[in-house]
Amino acid sequence: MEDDLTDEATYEGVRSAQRLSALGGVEVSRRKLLRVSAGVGLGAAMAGTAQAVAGIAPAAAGAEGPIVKPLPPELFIPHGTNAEMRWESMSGQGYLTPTDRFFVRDHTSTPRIDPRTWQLKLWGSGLRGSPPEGRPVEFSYEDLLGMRAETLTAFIECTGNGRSFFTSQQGHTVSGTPWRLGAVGVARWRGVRLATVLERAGLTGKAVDVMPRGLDADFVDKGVDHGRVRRPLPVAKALKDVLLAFEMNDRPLPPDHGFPVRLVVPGWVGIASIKWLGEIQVSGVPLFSPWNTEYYRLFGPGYPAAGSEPLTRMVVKSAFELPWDARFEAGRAHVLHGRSWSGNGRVRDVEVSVDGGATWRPALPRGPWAARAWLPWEFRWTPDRTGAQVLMARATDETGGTQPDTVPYNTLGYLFGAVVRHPVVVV
Ligand SMILES: Nc1nc2c(c(=O)[nH]1)N[C@H]1C(S)=C(S)[C@@H](COP(=O)(O)O)O[C@H]1N2
Ligand SMILES: [Mo]
Repeated sequence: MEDDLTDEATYEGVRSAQRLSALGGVEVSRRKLLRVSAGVGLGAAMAGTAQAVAGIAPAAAGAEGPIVKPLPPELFIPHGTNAEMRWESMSGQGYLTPTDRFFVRDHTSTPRIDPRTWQLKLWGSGLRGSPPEGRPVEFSYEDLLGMRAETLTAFIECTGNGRSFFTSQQGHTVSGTPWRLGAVGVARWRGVRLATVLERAGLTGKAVDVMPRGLDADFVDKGVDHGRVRRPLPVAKALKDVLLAFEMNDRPLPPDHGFPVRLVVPGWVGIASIKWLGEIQVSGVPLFSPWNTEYYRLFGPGYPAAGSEPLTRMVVKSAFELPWDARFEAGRAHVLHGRSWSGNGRVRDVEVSVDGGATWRPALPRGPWAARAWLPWEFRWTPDRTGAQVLMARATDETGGTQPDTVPYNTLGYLFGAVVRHPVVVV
């Protein structure tokens, strides 16, 4: 069978195989990393890097994939250059997604960046300085570590999270990575507010858009080189609650999650949270990139030919902390656990149905009602008949947004917010 390179998942699989054979073996000198010690921040960051590197068995070094961290099958479902968290791996965990199981979404592959030479460059017509592009302003890693830091607990979720259910529940053919619900995670991010850095760089009242750009390789899709991963962000959102993060769950960012510095754009489509940040264009006129024109809009019947407006907030969703086809004993009381989240704010209510959606009963909240993260909940269930069954969870957020039974089709399979039918087996 011919590879369908117009399918994102197939394409990425093929590319990753090509890259692997081209690379042959990537040598990462751990000793060299450990020798470095330039100040507390840098030292800690390098230790984090060395630890991640140490997690790769020497035998696997020649076959090193696009993702650096280990991807044990009990924690992840691999999808080409991406890896999805298995929801059952959140069972018994605390509020945050541990970094070892946080999903990874790489357009190409995780780059290795030296924080000693890394710089963040800001430039453009929205900064003070000579028109039209303004003088570039540069920040080193140490500059950022020395600025006032803040902590933010927020989810990052891929826009296509749940995409496979367009096909399995609605019979639609969509292109892209066929995620279930594991392309989401909540972490505690620490860093400097983007607003602070923009102000230091000389932001003017003329600025309308900022465009963060990653240092990973150019993204090539269907033979077209789109250049580095970058997506415009309205200056209003940039100033509101966006963080330039250098820590994830109290450790330096690991390579796969954007080391040394990434953006965290709370509540928005995951693509907004640019990893391996290298520069930010600050513009007095609206900006465009393939990531807000060709991708991350809704296309298809019912949408304009150029697509919907660029996507911003994620929709409300729910997941059970259970494997697919989880087994339960009939006649026994079980406690089901799950989590619900929304890009529009706090989750207000969660209901569960164990009879295919005929009746719904409230789930019990059991965690912080965080606005930019998720609500953990539980539900008691005593199954009374054996056989294959379906569990359903439906959340409502503080804006009144509720998970519908179905969602309208879009060709790229974004924003699947309908109730997911989770298959289980009662024995
Ligand atoms: N530079 C860069 N930033 C990126 C990406 C990328 O491939 N390159 N992927 C984006 C997408 S589509 C998502 S969903 C999130 C995933 O973040 P994670 O890999 O830390 O989970 O990063 C975003 N930032
Ligand atoms: Mo994504």
